[in-house]
Amino acid sequence: MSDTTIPLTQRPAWKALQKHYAEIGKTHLRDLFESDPTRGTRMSAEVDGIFLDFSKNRANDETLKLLIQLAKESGLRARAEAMFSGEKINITENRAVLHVALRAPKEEQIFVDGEDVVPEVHKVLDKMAAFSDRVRSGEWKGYTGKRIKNVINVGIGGSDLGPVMAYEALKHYSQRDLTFRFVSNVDGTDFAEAVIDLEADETLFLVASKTFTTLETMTNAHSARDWFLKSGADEAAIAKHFVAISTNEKEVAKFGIDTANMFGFWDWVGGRYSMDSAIGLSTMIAIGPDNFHAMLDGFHAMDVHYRTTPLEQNLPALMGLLTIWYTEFFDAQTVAVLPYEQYLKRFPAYLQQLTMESNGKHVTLEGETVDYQTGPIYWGEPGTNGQHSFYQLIHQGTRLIPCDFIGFCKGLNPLGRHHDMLMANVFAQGEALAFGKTAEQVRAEGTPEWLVPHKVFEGNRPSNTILVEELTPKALGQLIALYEHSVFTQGVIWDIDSFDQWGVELGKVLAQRIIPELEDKSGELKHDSSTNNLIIRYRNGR
Ligand code: G6Q
Repeated sequence: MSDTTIPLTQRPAWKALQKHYAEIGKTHLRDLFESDPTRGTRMSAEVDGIFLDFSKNRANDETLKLLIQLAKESGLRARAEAMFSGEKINITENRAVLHVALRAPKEEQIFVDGEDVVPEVHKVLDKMAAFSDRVRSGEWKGYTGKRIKNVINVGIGGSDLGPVMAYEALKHYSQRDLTFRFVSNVDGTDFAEAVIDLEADETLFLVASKTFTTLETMTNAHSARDWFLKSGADEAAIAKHFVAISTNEKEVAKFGIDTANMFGFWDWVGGRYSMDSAIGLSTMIAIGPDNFHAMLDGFHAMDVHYRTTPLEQNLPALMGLLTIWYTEFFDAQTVAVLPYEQYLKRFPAYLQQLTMESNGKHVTLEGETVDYQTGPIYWGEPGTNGQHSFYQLIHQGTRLIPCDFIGFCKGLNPLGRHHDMLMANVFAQGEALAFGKTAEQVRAEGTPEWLVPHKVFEGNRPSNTILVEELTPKALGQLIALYEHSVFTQGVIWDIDSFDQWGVELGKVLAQRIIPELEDKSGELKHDSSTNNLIIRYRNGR
């Protein structure tokens, strides 16, 4: 069925989708719902408490059939199997892509270069658990004998966004006598504000960096070290206040961190897929090893679902394919992720990296420039705040913005009518976007004629609604894996390498050239006239 040598836009399913779009692209959701009273219940799928209502999409059964055919013609299943079995599918870096191994149960075997990686994964998890327990219980003491009260994760990108998001998402389950902060930006303000009210002898730094060479992280880690030593501590005390999370033992030792206090991971874990590796140490200290394992179980449950469930009922595949549908055929440029859960306030930012770093590519695996769009822009804010700002454009603007609403049946902080009010808003927004408000309805409200066009909502704006029972560690794992595999699905259809990030690598080297030019005022500048001029102004103004 699959012949991936045929370019995407030449595949039979793609051509059929083009024709199909011409037929149904303008059909209104009002008509789709009217002609099928079962649509709202039929077009949904559920796995282990994660319910996806995809009925408010501009798609019918034929659309889904063709999208699934496209997935088959694109060899989705085979590529997923290649990932799950440790093949080096990140071809530009010649690496396996095995975040799924990070949550594999002990009894599973996954081989990379002939070696089963699962025992190593569990060895690190056990080491993390022992360490977390010691910090949480107060057994791990700082150099003056006081217990640790503050945990600061120093990292950036994949070594920051996941930990921050997970800490915020699972704060409800966190140990409240510990303070958690996250320093990522090389802007000195980030570090200065993070430590402003902290005592060094009660503070533990987790230096999280896969490579242990990232400019921002190393700069912040050195500033942390200086701040710590300035408090009166001597070098020997560093071992009690600095641990490293890295794949680079040599650099960790060079920095002065005892490698006994190093938590390892592997080159087959991409930065943006690493929050359930040792990079999640701050999460584990916050919520405890049992909750961390529950989160891993959630990830794993979604992995199994993605790997084994027919595409028709496969949540990540459906979400990924619908994104392809809008991106390619409706020319949609963005996807809004709108969690109606305050604890998920950093979830859209986390997803931005996951989705855009993975699928922001312009060449195929074979190096050919694509003749279609790839990764859309993901963005969003928690509801209901967004409703009072940018939803206006989603409702009445000229662009099509598919939305993912995420809501929970139970709130974690029961407070009067708050949760019902919150959830009423999710349901109302999805409904209003889909069905809109016609001129007749607006007139019937007694609106003067001149005002009618302004108050009309054309509707037909698509959304998914993900409804989950409660935000638990397990549910968070399921949600993240849902998006990870949706991104994977999209990347396979687009025939791109979703696991490299050459754009990020470029950023890592570019600034290095300019730093000395800022520090030495007399050096000759050889940039373009704009850059030269900006540097001169900065030199004079600093
Ligand atoms: C993620 C990217 C990138 C990376 C950071 C931090 O997939 O590769 O965001 O996580 O640049 O890298 P280090 O962990 O090596 O410091």
